[in-house]
Amino acid sequence: MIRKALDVRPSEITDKPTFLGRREFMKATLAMASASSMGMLLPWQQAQAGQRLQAYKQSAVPIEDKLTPYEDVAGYNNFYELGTDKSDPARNASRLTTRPWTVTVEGEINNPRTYDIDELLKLAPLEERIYRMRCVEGWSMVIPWIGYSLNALIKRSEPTGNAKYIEFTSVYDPGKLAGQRVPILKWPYMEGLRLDEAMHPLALLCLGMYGEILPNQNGAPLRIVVPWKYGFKSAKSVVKIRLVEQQPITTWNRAVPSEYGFYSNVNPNVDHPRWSQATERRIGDHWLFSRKRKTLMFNGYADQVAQLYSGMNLKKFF
Ligand SMILES: Nc1nc2c(c(=O)[nH]1)N[C@H]1C(S)=C(S)[C@@H](COP(=O)(O)O)O[C@H]1N2
Ligand SMILES: [Mo]
Repeated sequence: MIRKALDVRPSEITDKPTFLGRREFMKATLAMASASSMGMLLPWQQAQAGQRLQAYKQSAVPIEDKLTPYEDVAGYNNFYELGTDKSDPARNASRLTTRPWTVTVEGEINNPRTYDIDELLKLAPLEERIYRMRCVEGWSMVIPWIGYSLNALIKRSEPTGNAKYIEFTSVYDPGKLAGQRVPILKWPYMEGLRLDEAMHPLALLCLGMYGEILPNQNGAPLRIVVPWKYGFKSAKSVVKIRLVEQQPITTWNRAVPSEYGFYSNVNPNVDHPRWSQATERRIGDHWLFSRKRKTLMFNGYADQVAQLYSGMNLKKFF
């Protein structure tokens, strides 16, 4: 988002690293198709080293859109801790150590605890959630995430009456994560939601994608996914979750408050100060179709989430 131009260059589209050989990809696609016709998805074998996840339930909210190819989801990323180019996170993925890993849940709750990542993998049944994702820069993807509603962890933590917001803190390890040695952002990366947003069943505590544990570049071992908001609200590699009374300070809002609001709901009617948000480019589409798709209110999830914002001025609270 630091980069000024709407950065869709053919080189970025054609030079993506390929994670799957063509034969592996076809095999995986076929396995996926037959599994879904049985009403469930089996873990998808990837050529890339990546642990498979236990069988999981399929998404309750199916969508029509085609899945974005795995190599795009794992090869075209924003994860500034691992570099600012879209290909940096995949290239530098091994810099992130994801085991052992704990997540501390604290603040305005009656049950503060530090959870091991293996506990969190078993806290609730894993589900596949196929979500549209929209980056504030103007590109989008359709990703089969795996996880469970964030509200499962929040409920277990027993919020007090004072808890009004939730704050997420991403990993901080400047010794290994070269991006954190550069003051492009204030580290660690912080994000936040209003508590009722975080309690919405669509808000996902995400542990995997495409039938496997998350690749590091996508926010392993645990990230948040909020599909009706711009991508930067979905903090990666989370180590701390805090329930708080006041609206938390968040990384992009602090960096450029005029451009990145606290809410950052996907909204085609509220432009970014430097570009329109009315349309988007679906990654995987040919670059000639650049920004051909209409962006949908709340990224297409208005039926589910619009009531969270009834009566709110969405231009003011952008
Ligand atoms: N910790 C952290 N989380 C982050 C980011 C980041 O740089 N650091 N980038 C955000 C942005 S701008 C987007 S669009 C999504 C991209 O997630 P993906 O690469 O899994 O699609 O992650 C978000 N979460
Ligand atoms: Mo983004």
